[in-house]
Amino acid sequence: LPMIERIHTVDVEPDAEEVAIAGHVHEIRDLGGLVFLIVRDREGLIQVVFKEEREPDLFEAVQDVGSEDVVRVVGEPVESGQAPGGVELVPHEYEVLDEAASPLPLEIAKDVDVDLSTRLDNRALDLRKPEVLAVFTLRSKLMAAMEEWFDEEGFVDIKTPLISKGGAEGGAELFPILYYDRDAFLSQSPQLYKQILMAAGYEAVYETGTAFRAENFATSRHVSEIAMFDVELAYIEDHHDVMDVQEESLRYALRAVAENAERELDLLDVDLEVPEDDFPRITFDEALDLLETEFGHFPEDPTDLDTKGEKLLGEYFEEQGHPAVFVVGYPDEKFYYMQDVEGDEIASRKFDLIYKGLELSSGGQRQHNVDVMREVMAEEGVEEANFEFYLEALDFGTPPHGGYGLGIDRLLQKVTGLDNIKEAIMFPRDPNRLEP
Ligand code: ATP
Ligand code: AMO
Repeated sequence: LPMIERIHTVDVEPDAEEVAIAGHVHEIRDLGGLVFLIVRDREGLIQVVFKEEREPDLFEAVQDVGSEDVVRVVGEPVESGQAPGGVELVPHEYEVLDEAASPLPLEIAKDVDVDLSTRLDNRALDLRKPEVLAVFTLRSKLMAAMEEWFDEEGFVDIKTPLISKGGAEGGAELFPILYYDRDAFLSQSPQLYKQILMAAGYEAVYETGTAFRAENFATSRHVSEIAMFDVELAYIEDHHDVMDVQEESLRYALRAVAENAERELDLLDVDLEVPEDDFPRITFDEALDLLETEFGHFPEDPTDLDTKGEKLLGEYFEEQGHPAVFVVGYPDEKFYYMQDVEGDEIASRKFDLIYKGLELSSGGQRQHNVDVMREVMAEEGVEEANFEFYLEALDFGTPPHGGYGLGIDRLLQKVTGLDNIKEAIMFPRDPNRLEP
């Protein structure tokens, strides 16, 4: 493809005769007859040295340079102990491709402490910071590896609608929209569609998608627009087959990041531990016992783990070398699409994965008997009419199946060690933020 000629800063070899680089002006150091320009591209930084006596014309031109201008430099690389990366450029050509307005509302190069909301207000600039860019290049590598695992295992990559007539996860958290002259909603989950595809004989599917939740939260792990990784597979013996898939795919993706994202992990100061051992699978009752005996902690709602409980469990297992643990079998968990097997060794076939003390995914074996589903819906007060398309689809022969939904933003938050989920999203949405 015809493009402006340049190579990345990291690819500049000290013994090359002449190279072209381009990027943003990260830093300017003016020492009188000497100007150091640090140029930043996606892959790193390089120093360009302008000397008045050596290249008077270019030296004159660089006097007007400003922070974040976009420049292109052609020059000769020379080794230098003081330059970042150990090599600097002696310029032969210097060109400004675009000037940046000033002053900058946010410092890019200097490590000044700004609060998250200021950073997000100025996200376009914040995203330029090398350590922020590293979060998203790491995300790209992580999800490419995740999808690679599913592609190689023969899962079909699917796309389900984001506009829906009703919700999958219950009514209160839906964003209403106007769909021509009718009321509709933004999708909470691909749940119903991935199950319909099991009925349709697709056998194993995955989707890297988006889910919307109109929760009125103010936490560091909730957002309104969620990047969701959904999986569904048929002909399972039970929910353990689903957990196996999740465990192996997550291990594969984390291993790929540990191997292929060294630069990003370095920039983020993360020492990523790949969970090579089997993930512990404990029952919900065992989790409650553990919280009580080890920490004297009782979740307020005895049918769910609270935030503190998840955190304590996470710490407990992480200390034993297990960053990821499955909690299996939530009691009284009556949900129309979940299996609830009489006399099972566990109360329900639902599981959550806790990764580094945070709920990362929920899943389980599904109920594929439509009559049972109709009964549970009636008990729960779910409006069956909204689900007719789904119930009908499953009524024409559905293999036993199960799956899970994994919050990609939470995964990235935990892998990169960020305090807030919003830092793991380029342009996050919460109850107060609709811009940028
Ligand atoms: P999901 O709702 O998708 O299952 P989640 O992480 O929100 O994922 P929950 O079981 O709903 O899981 O909640 C886990 C913890 O998060 C709860 O213990 C609760 O304290 C907290 N939490 C959930 N929703 C909210 C909210 N809207 N505001 C504050 N805290 C919340
Ligand atoms: P659930 O509602 O538990 O399950 O969602 C799955 C995962 O999505 C993430 N998540 C969120 N992340 C950020 N902000 C939020 N507001 C938020 N809500 C959920 C979490 C959570 O574990 N249909 C089922 C999945 C299934 O059974 O296949 C579902 O949506 O990481």
